[in-house]
Amino acid sequence: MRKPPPAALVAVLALAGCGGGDDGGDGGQKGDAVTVGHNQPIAFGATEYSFEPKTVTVNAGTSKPSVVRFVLRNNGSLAHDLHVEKDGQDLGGTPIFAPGKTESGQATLGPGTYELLCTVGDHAALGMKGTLVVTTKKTTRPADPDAAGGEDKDAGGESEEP
Ligand SMILES: [Cu+2]
Repeated sequence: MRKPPPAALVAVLALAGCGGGDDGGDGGQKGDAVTVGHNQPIAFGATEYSFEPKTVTVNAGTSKPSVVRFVLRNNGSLAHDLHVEKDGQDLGGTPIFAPGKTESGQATLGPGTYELLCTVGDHAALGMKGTLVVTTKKTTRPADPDAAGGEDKDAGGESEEP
């Protein structure tokens, strides 16, 4: 029997590989909820039948409507899309596209709460929906006011090697 691949090692390498990025520390909030600054495209993944992340906050830094861009990668086995709606009104989105592809879209949004959904068939009812919140807050650098105790960010065992 073969040994399973050293998944732990791969994970460590992957983590090490993303150090030093300019996107700031995101406090470990991966998966369900992410926060982005203005001008920062939101990366979504689609599967049957959900989006990841499900909840996105855009700190637009202004009370005026601003362009929110997003990129959807279809990781599923059916065609999907991603649209932004408010009160049933479509505000923008990607085309419907095939599995394995990536499409982008955008919507011009003022501060508020919006619905994200896949418009294909009954996908939204099956779970392909989410929430987009646009705030007037400014995102400045890594310092995240919501992250409690930002002093121990290096405590995760990523020790420096000589
Ligand atoms: Cu769908």
